[in-house]
Amino acid sequence: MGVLNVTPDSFSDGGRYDSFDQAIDHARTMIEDGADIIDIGGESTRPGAERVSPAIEMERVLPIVEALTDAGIPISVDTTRSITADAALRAGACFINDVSGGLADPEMPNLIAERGCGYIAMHWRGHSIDMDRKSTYTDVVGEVVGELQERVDALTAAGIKSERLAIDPGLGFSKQGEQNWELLRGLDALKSLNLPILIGASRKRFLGDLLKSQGADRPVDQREAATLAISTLVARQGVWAVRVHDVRSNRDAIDVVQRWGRR
Ligand code: PMM
Repeated sequence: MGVLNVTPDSFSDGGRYDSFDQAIDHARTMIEDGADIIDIGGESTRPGAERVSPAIEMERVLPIVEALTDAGIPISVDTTRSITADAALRAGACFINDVSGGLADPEMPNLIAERGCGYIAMHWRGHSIDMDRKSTYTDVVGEVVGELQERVDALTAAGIKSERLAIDPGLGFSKQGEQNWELLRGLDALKSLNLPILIGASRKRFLGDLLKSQGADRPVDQREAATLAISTLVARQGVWAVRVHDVRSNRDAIDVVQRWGRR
């Protein structure tokens, strides 16, 4: 899954794909580089980020969704709002990637059930403005798996078919450094939910922190090798998708993993 943030302030690619043409070109390049899905976001979820209005979110996202779906590109839209999700699905998106797993907007589960689209439910404890304060766990793996199971139960109770669901532990969302590593080590526990798993580690702060602790100060656009190590390891564990910024290098790495596993 290739990331296309059409925001001025996302931590990695904020401000780069502000113009319509730049965004379309970048999405096309990611598809040529081997992405299967493009994930478009119009609201930054970087820690501390302020929310934008639904009108601004839709104005940023919808024209791009339309243009890319017209070109036959599978689109997911990264939003926590049912109003944006509804418009994005009408514009041709086939997945909604909801970092709140349906918690931010009580209308979301019904909408997804009604429309029968794919839905990615991420583990979430609160909006970006104060999510870092909500990172107290006694057993991070057990609690994330338990809280995701509760979401899955609520989502299926609302009528979403489990074949349409994927889950995501939400690395960096109400998780501090070590907690992200514990979740990655604990992927088997997440597999017990029997749903496809998406991992979004690309260029995140916990990778920067690790590299810094080794004496290597790497700004966000220099965390590719670290990202590739994660993608390779989680692909080896059979996750469904990785959500990444640099598609070409991740695709190559995953092709190697897949070839390794094939006789
Ligand atoms: N991370 C970000 C945004 N959306 N969606 C899912 N499902 N999983 C993630 O880990 C995730 C996400 C933040 O990263 P970005 O600012 O680079 O988009």
